[in-house]
Amino acid sequence: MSRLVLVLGDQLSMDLSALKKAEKGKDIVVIAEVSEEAGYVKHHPKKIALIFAAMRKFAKALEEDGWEVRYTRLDDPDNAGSIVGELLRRAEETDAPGVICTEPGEWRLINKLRHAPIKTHILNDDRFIASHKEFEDWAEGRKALRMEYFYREMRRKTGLMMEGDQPAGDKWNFDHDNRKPAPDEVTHEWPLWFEPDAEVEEVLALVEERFADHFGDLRPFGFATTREQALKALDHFVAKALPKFGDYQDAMMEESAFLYHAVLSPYINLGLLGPLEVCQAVEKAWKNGDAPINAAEGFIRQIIGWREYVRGIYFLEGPEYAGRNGLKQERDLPAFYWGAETRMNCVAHAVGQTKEHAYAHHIQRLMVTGNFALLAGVDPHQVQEWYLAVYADAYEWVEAPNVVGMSQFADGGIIASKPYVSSGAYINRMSDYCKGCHYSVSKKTGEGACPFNLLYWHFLDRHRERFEGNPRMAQMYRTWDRMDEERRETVLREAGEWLDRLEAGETV
Ligand code: FAD
Ligand code: DLZ
Ligand code: SF4
Repeated sequence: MSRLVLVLGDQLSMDLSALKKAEKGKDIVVIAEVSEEAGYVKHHPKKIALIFAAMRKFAKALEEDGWEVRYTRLDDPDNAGSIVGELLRRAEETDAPGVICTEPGEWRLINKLRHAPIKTHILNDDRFIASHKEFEDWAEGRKALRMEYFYREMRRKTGLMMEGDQPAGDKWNFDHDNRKPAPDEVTHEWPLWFEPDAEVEEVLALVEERFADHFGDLRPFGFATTREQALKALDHFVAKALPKFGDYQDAMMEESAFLYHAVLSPYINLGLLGPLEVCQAVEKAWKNGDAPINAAEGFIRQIIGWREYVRGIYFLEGPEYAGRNGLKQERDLPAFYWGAETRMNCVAHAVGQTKEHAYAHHIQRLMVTGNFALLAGVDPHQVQEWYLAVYADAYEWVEAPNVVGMSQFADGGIIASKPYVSSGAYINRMSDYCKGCHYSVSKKTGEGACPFNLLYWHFLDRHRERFEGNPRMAQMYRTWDRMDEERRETVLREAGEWLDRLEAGETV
């Protein structure tokens, strides 16, 4: 009897374990656009359009490859509205006795499938470099789970940029060379976008109609929606941006939302590109002398290091991880995260380009929107839901550890050894935002002082008990303690007043 083979919206890979296990010509692939997945957070319209368009094209590619596919469109009148509902409907239709699927990237959906009233066989997702077992073995017995050591294991495992058992260039990490501030201009057109074809247009019309109340601009839409297009985007990145990727990895610019970043995470996370093939393309460019070692190593570390590591943490820590609030921060997420006006130019820009592109690069996510939320004491769960909704590459397995762990220090310090907080000085050094800001980055107190300058000390002061024993934060507390008492009182009072204005809904 035919079985059902579930392929989820972020499992669009021909080498998916469920497809490898199934029998072409006999088993039936189920792909479904459902309101439950489109609505568990209010995803950015560009993200929904990307996923639906890529799902429709992947279904077509499977059919061309000889698979029988039952595809459900969102507006199909028989649509059951959920993944499990669709499996049950298709099982009834085809008399299938059970389902094969690849493990979803969220506990929410894993648990639904585990408890579905149909026999469901969940296979490992082997599109990653490390299996759950390998990560667990690595983590076993370690006092601290630091990414850097895990990354070295992944370098050894993949052989990427290795010379025998030694790292190429005799160093595991070239980050020291990767901290240049924003350049005067970005000289290339970036990134590679694709004109919507008739199929994409159809999806855009659907998303426009159904998700008009979600935050974000749907048009212009230029994401790749097939593997062929995603491969072109990869080639384009390697040829045009990779050489400077390392140098400007941490820089931020008003005029360039993307700088030299790859803008490949939406495609890798959907399954259109494999993480290893992306790294191999980068390694090849370095071997051919087309990219410097700091760029190639820095990029490969993001993928086989950070990407694999955060996934490992998400599954190791379990379903409760995303809900943690280790610092007990409770403030509501300010309205300017959803596009309301703010006078903070850095935040306005990071949110503005998020609205426009469903994209912000790592440092904008970490040191602008993330930094602000942490300093201002925002409830990490609300922060986490915002990130999950607004970025085209956001799925809980990768988003939650980055937000709850790395950015908000809400996991109690599993991922980060100290909170990623900074005053305005860091943002000023790495960006051109401050010169166009209502606030003055050089002012520490008084009228027009940069809120990051005030909130930085407010954060350290209110979490003193938690952090003063942390050797990596000792210098910060020494600096605070050296200030005279009157100055400290002024900083805390002004920070408190600024937060009161924020709370009262004033434009800050
Ligand atoms: P590049 O800067 O060009 O990096 C290359 C690749 O490395 C990326 O495509 C991505 O696959 C990988 N990568 C880099 N850093 C990370 C990381 N920390 N974790 C996982 N992969 C990484 N990434 C997501 O894919 N989805 C998310 O939902 C997500 N949420 C984030 C939230 C916060 C608060 C922070 C600080 C980071 C988050 N990241 C997330 C990581 C990172 O910001 C994005 O992967 C990156 O911005 C994607 O853009 P890019 O392809 O241009 O990346
Ligand atoms: C994110 C998403 C959206 C918006 N819509 C769908 C959908 O309609 N059908 C589907 O199969 N998957 C969708 N996804 C991706 C899933 O939410 C994703 O597979 C899980 O969150 C696990 O990562
Ligand atoms: Fe952001 Fe402060 Fe700079 Fe304004 S002055 S852009 S608020 S860091």
